Amino acid sequence: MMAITGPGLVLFLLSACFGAAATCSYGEFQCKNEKCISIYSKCDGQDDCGDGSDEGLPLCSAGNTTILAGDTLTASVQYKGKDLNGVVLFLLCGGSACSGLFIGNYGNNGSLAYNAWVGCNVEGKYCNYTVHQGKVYHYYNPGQLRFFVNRRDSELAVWLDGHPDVVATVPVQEGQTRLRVKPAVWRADMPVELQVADKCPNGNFLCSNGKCITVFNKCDGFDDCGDGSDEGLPLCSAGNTTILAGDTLTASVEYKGVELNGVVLVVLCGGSTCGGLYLGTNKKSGSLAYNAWVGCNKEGEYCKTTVHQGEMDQYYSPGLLRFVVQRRVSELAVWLEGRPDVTATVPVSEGQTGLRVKPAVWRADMPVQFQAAASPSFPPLPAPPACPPGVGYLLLPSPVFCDEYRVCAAGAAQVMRCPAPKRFHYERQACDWPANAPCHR
Ligand SMILES: [Ca+2]
Ligand SMILES: [Ca+2]
Repeated sequence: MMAITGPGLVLFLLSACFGAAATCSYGEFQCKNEKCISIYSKCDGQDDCGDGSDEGLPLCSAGNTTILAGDTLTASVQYKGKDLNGVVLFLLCGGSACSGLFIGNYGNNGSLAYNAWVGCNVEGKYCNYTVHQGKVYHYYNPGQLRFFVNRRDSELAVWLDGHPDVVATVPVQEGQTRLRVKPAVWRADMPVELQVADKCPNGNFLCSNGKCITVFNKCDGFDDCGDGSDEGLPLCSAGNTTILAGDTLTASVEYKGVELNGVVLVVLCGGSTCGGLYLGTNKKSGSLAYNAWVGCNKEGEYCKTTVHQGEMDQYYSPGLLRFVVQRRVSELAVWLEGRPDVTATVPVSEGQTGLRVKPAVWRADMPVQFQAAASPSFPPLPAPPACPPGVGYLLLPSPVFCDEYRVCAAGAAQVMRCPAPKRFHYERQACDWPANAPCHR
């Protein structure tokens, strides 16, 4: 056999491997069945060849890993330039839907331009709608690029190393934890190396500006990052609703355990101040233990006064917790469903009607669902005492609220309430200060 060396070898190999490719034009991909399709149809999640040869692994494989809420990774990308790959696509998938960030550079100052899409298929194509439409794309220069990828509770954030001032974000949902980093147009492999970012030690939150803060300062209503990236919606969003005096509802909490959430915090706000109940359990009794605070900020932090300091030495087990939340006239009461005998309470004032149920330490989402308590799971309230016949005028205590009373006049009853914080004093037949008035509940 004749030895083939030098340029002859190269030509031989090229014709052996790519000889048939000459039938497709530039910008096209040749299928196994020799059909030519646009390069844009390669690795887009749809079988354009008809034989599936433009889709699937290993053809379309690229850097992929799992990223959980609070995690930060670096993605080192061997970027091959415009003609080969176009822009870099960051894709976060869960179930059948993905959110995608199409990232290029903008101008020549290294800043990012991006499009953010949601409702995409597994390859980041055929998305439902645009969340952010960036400025005109330019392209990175070929070479190694290093990105930071930060999975927040409800968004994915990506920025180029050295440019934390320009962060690309796309909303994501809770189950979306599978990250892929790949070329937006698949002309060549684009090796990607994903690594856990060592920027912040464990128990820290990475701000958008690269600063590390303790996770206890995340979503506490105070800008610890200096750029606000540890605060505000959607980062710190959680179950919230309105609850008026007399309302009872149940809050179903998907509790993820101490490592992720710490204790459950119930906050009732109005105007600029809030009351907060930090709910945990007590090892000895196995029952609800709590701290009650007033004069807190809107996140239920930096409170002014402790009302009740419980023996909270244990956290809930991960799983679904169901709390009953009752807004009384001058207090908020919370108990675990089925345990109305152990009730946590905090005094509230009239205008406080904004209820939030959230993790006390915000490491991960804690989904909460509210439902009006149509069929109360706690014992029925005792019937109000009837106005005794033959008595001209009498004030009777409420069986439920310390500050409520009934005025009996000529046999008919009318419900009245004492001005906060007074309570009804039966013996005195008047409203009085809580220290003087025993509660007749
Ligand atoms: Ca395709
Ligand atoms: Ca903060």
